[in-house]
Amino acid sequence: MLNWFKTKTASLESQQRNAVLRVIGDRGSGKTAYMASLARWPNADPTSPVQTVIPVGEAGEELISKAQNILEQGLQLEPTDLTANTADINDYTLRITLKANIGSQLVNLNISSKDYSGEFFSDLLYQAGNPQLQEYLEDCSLATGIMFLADGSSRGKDGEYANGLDKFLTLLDRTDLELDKRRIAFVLTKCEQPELWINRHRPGFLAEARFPQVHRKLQAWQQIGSGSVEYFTTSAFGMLGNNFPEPNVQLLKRDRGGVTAVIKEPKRWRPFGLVAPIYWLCTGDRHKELDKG
Ligand SMILES: Nc1nc2c(ncn2[C@@H]2O[C@H](COP(=O)(O)OP(=O)(O)OP(=O)(O)O)[C@@H](O)[C@H]2O)c(=O)[nH]1
Ligand SMILES: [Mg+2]
Repeated sequence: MLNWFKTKTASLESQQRNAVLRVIGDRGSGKTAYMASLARWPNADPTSPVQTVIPVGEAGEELISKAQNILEQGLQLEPTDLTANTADINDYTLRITLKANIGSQLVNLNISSKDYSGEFFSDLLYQAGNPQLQEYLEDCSLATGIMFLADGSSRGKDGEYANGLDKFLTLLDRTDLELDKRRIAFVLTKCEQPELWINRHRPGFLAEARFPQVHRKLQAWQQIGSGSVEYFTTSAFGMLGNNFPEPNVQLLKRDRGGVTAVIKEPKRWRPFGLVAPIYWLCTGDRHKELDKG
């Protein structure tokens, strides 16, 4: 009986994947929109491998209300405040459940994730001695997975991002995690933009073509055995229509830093590519179906 119980619990536990993530990236790279869209999970595609996304606790609820009261009203999110200390930054917890298929059980991805202000990223470049920044870095170095978001249309910032990343990785590598390896997902956001959309199924190619210096840094970091890197494409806003899809986006501005935009038709809002990087960060495996969007 006891043996049966042990096996049963083990097999249930094996379907629970937990990860502590940190989402980093420049101002306006789409970090908050990514998290809020994930929590809201609007107009779910019935054929998606994702069954549900459930926010846990107060911070999670707050994400949903951001999605409903801001994004879904066709409005823009506020830039995230640079809060005084890491303890004050919202720690969002989400439970993502993937459907059970023939031969596979239900999988729960439990993630907790902090959404930093993009200011953090420029401080890395220009204020390395800042104590608050040190605190952020220590916090990031405890995470199992780092999600590094970049607006796919901000290719002009490749050099800046590569320099920031260089500093980030050096500081990260100072902390030995009791993990085999750290994982970094480099996620290109806003990939409903036509020039990105056409190559959305070739994330590695897009990352290298648009951010060659960042790509080189990440590959080198992986090669020296510090951890593993994978590339992803996503859009928090998504497309409209199936046969001749167009971005579900009303562009407000486009410059070297990327695009500023709101959702064009909130009733038909369906993001893509949000869960694929999380699945990889949690398991170390790419999920073919999730990769399709
Ligand atoms: N086209 C498009 N625009 C997006 C997408 N996600 C976010 N945006 C827009 O990009 C801008 C910045 O989005 P945020 O989510 O606030 O960016 P952030 O990384 O949290 O920025 P900070 O909090 O300032 O660090 C806003 O104008 C968003 O509406 C997307 O998937 N597609
Ligand atoms: Mg933000």
